[in-house]
Amino acid sequence: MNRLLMLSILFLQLSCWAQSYAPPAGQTGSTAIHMDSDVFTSWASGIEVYRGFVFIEDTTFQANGSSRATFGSPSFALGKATGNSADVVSLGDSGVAILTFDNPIMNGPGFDFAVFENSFSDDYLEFAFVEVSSDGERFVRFPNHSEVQSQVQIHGFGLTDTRRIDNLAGKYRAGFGTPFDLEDLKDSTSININAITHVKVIDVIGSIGTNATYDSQGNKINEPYPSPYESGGFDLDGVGVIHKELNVAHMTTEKVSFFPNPAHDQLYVRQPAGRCIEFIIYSLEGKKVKTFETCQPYQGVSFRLPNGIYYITYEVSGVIERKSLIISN
Ligand SMILES: [Ca+2]
Ligand SMILES: [Ca+2]
Ligand SMILES: [Ca+2]
Repeated sequence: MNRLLMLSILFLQLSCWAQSYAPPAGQTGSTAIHMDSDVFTSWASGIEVYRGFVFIEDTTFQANGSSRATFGSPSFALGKATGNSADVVSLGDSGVAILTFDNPIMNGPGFDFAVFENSFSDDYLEFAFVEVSSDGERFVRFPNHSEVQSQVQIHGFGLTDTRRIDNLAGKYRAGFGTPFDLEDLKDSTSININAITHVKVIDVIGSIGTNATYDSQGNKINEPYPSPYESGGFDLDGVGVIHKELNVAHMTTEKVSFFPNPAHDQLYVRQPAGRCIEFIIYSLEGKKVKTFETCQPYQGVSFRLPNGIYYITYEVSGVIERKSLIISN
């Protein structure tokens, strides 16, 4: 075999093995966010569910006396995700959940919300498309991609390498959310990415046959199918909001907050809209070590400080406030 041929075969094999996307929760480079993370500021507070069939190829097929998924109650997807496999609503084949929130979701720095499923492992994965809307009428789908082969059906309890999946909910095991960044949809004209009122979660059927569902690039998405049970389809545990719109009219106290704390080399500041605030960081000894100004409702600030406890001070409406800030590198 000549060298060129060998190289081409190697290249072909490498492309078949492509694993382009974030790995399972806990591994370096994973985007999974644990349900207890303090990045979450609120959770879905309203829901409508349209259950899908337990077996879309035979719509007379019944599980637990119904041709549609019945497991769980829609309200099980409200409030904080629990990671408990029984605290979910099962959508069935191509079933849909539409969630609403007390405050609209906005496009802050990085990820803006996350969807939780109840998988018991890193590689038994059921997926869902995610769409958002600013009026409950016009929805836009997050661009998504599956690199999973679509020649051989992944059956019942077959496994999937999550590194082959991008921007579909369900990438991670129970207790870990798949995050979405509204920045991905910044060119969409039918929604306002700073005022998202509805999140729609739509079960990926998973069949590579006549009922196939497709990713944004036209590939069939191959995932465990069929799952003709009352608990078939995507199992929605919760939707956590990271960046929510600050409704200035509702702000009785003009709150300023920081996260994360302890911080490493980046601090995000939330503050009332429409003003600039100067922040001063002092060491415990009272030495000024850093000043910065923020003018956005959510803004990230990068800096390097030695490990330790600091004070951060700022003035809002004539009142000087002081908070402690821990740096842990
Ligand atoms: Ca964002
Ligand atoms: Ca499915
Ligand atoms: Ca739940």
